[in-house]
Amino acid sequence: MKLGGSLLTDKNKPFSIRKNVVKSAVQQIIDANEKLILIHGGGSFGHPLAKKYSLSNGINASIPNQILGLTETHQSMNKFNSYLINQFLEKKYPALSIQASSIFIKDSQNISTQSINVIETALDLDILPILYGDIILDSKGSFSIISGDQIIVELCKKIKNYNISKVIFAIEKDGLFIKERENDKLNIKLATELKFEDLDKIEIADLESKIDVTGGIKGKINKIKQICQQNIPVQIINGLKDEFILKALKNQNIISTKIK
Ligand code: IP8
Repeated sequence: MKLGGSLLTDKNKPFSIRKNVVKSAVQQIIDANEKLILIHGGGSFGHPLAKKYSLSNGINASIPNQILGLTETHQSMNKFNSYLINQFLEKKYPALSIQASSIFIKDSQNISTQSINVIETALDLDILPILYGDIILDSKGSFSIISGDQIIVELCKKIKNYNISKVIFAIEKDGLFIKERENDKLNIKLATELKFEDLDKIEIADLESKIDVTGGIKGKINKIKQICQQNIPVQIINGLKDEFILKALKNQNIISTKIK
């Protein structure tokens, strides 16, 4: 499950956690008590800093203090992640922070990891591994940002000891809204069931205008396609609605977008 950064933080206000939303999400995940990998986005802890230092575009000597900014961005995400981990530990639920920047490395285009085993072993031990959008180093002497969505794609490709039954994205809306033209009228409606091949044909109504260094809704659609290509269904749910996180984890019926 990915908890979106815009859900957990106020993306327009730096370093702001929506504490009630986090508290409720954590409680629902504990109540569900499923074998799960949790990922969270950057929100106001990641995107403003990553933008300030132009981290997604790699090393650039003309940006003052860029390398320091890289490490500061990681540390900011680490702080946000610690807050979340503590919420679980306070409720005596074993959650373990795993840093994408320590287990993944890039080689220009390709992302590799030697350490997927750490995640699988945590799952064997009934530990909830929590990863988050992070910086990623590039062995060609550069770096960029690895989004929570990209981490999910990598995990879907690389986890072998477990069958991933689905990927849930908890966001601030009921799912994917699409534009439909009827004669001259434009309707915007929630897509409840989609096939991943449809994703190329539909016109997404992007209702967001927040800072996003990792590709916004277009980037997300691209990642969803890559997840579905591994035969793993995707569900997009509204993480603000009453018990929707719990219900999605328990496969109960809720209003959402399901993509296979
Ligand atoms: O919110 C981005 O992760 P995302 C992480 O999942 C940073 O796109 C550091 C901006």
